[in-house]
Amino acid sequence: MAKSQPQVCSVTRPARYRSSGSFSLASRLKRSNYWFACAFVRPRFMENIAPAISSPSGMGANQPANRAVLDWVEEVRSMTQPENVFWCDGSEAENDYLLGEACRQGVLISLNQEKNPGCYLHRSNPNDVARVEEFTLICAPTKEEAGPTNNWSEPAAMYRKLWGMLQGAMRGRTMFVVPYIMGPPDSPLAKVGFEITDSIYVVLSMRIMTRMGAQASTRLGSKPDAEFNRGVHSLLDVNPERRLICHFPQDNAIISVGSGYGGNVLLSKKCLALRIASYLARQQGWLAEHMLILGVESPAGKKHYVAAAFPSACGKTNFAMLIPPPHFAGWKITTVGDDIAWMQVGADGRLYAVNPENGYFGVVPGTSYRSNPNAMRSIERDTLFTNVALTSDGDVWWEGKDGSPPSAATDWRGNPWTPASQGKAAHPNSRFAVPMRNNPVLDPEVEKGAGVPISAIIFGGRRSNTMPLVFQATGWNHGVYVGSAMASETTAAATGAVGQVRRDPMAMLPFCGYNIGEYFRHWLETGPRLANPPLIFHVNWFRKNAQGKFLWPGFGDNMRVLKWIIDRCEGRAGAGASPIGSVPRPEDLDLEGLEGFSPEMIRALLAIEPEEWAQELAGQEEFFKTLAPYVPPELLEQHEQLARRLAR
Ligand code: SAT
Ligand code: MN
Repeated sequence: MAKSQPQVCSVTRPARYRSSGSFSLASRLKRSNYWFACAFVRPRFMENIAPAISSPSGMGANQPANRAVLDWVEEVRSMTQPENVFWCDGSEAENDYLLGEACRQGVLISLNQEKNPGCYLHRSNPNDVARVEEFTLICAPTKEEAGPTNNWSEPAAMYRKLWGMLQGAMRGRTMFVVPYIMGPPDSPLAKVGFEITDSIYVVLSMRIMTRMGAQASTRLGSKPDAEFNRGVHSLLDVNPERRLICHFPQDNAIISVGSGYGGNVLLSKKCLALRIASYLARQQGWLAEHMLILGVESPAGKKHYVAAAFPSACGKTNFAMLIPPPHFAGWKITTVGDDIAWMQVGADGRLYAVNPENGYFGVVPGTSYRSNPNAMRSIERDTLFTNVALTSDGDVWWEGKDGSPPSAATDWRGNPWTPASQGKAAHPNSRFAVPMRNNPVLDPEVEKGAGVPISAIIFGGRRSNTMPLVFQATGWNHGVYVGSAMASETTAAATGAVGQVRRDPMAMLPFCGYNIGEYFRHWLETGPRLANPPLIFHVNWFRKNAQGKFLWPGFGDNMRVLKWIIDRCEGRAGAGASPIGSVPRPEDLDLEGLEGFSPEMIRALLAIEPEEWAQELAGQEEFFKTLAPYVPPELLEQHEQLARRLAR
């Protein structure tokens, strides 16, 4: 089933899951005797939250030529029993029609089209506003393959459960078939996916977030064994009790039920481009990472690219679009990607990255012309907002937007809101989906299939203490260790408590589609393949003083840290040696023009406090224990060496 691509070796799957090219639902069910059982299962009553739409003539008929796709869609159709099937082609006319239908159904609210051309608001069910990590599973043949950080289910049992839930689930609904490509189409890493969904919001979002449409079917071609990702999504009744996001890496398949929220249902994104792709990348010798990619150009025209892994809602989009402060006149930052990087070793021994996505799904609250002018310019048009507030003149509002709050608005749940209201106007995890083409600083190489050469990899998280503003790892293995031990305070991007420090290796804890120990090993093995490896750094924009105030201004001023990183890549900037790596001395950072900033503040930002590091070491150790016996010895050795250096 897996087709080898040029420059990468082919996937091998356990014989048990190897099929003759088509994912045969019927045979899977027959094997499990489930077919028989299903005939007697009556679908539960569901309120129809996604009524069928008709397809005007000439629309909704973009059936691909590939027999494997047609057979699979037919299997899902006969299982879910939709009123009709809408084969998407990604055209402008189709998009206009679906936007109209979504507004008619109340799935979208059209915003003031004079102020916000092409912009719409969607409100998700209040029980469904973030990724659900506890209901996200990796269904690999053995628990060991999923590893200690993933929820696991045996695949056959989970297929049985899911297909039971999907029985008749699309009755009275339209089943949309969305073809898409991840990655620049001429990249050897590009992947074709099909998402079947009963949500019109998903279709409209996928058109922004992926290269959606007929080109994907064309690229797939008609060979029955051509590789593509099979994604099935149904809203069901948007019931948290019946919400499951399941990945079958060995089958290149995803089934998501019971949610209508971004990261759970835009199957191209976290599900394919990270969880499934990380599994494929391990097999094929490349890296699928939760990283932004940015370009930095000096006034002299010298350009570097940098990839940075921060957990969700820790400022990847802001960093990828930053505008340098006035003191850095002539420096330019450009965006290749804001969330996901697919990286491979180039012929020259450098690491090359592409952004598999076509749009940004960014956190809205806190975004302003002050914090991220490029994001604000991007979302002035063609944007699908989810869970922000609506003003009386059809504009959108959120906490942290420029200007004063409206005196009255409708909050993200659709209730009246005033500045005196208790709750927030916009949900803390409210999002924008916008085509990357809208970004005024889009990097000119964004479509380059070979990718851009990465000079530095940056790891980082939200840490109120311990972690200095920036430090450099001493080499590849030390850098991998720094990434593997990374931690961050949790955010509203996933359901659960916010603000708790949790280990999040390489920002991939919720996104690694296989055993994390194997993932670390894959990173360690990639190093020696790189004749010119990127330098590895760790940053923390979020360190606080004793009064709980942020010490670093962040946003555009992060350019000062980026400049030091670039200078290190060019062998220019100075640093002090420390037990944790190379840390800039205050004089090594260009802080000119930084108002209200004292020497004590920079000392506090760069300080390595022994008590904090004692705790940090203990925290890392505890985490590695939870991963035993899978942590590669090289990383345990790095940990011990750090402990010894700190004890000196
Ligand atoms: O909700 S998403 O998973 O798409 C965004 C994120 O959490 O990074
Ligand atoms: Mn993300």
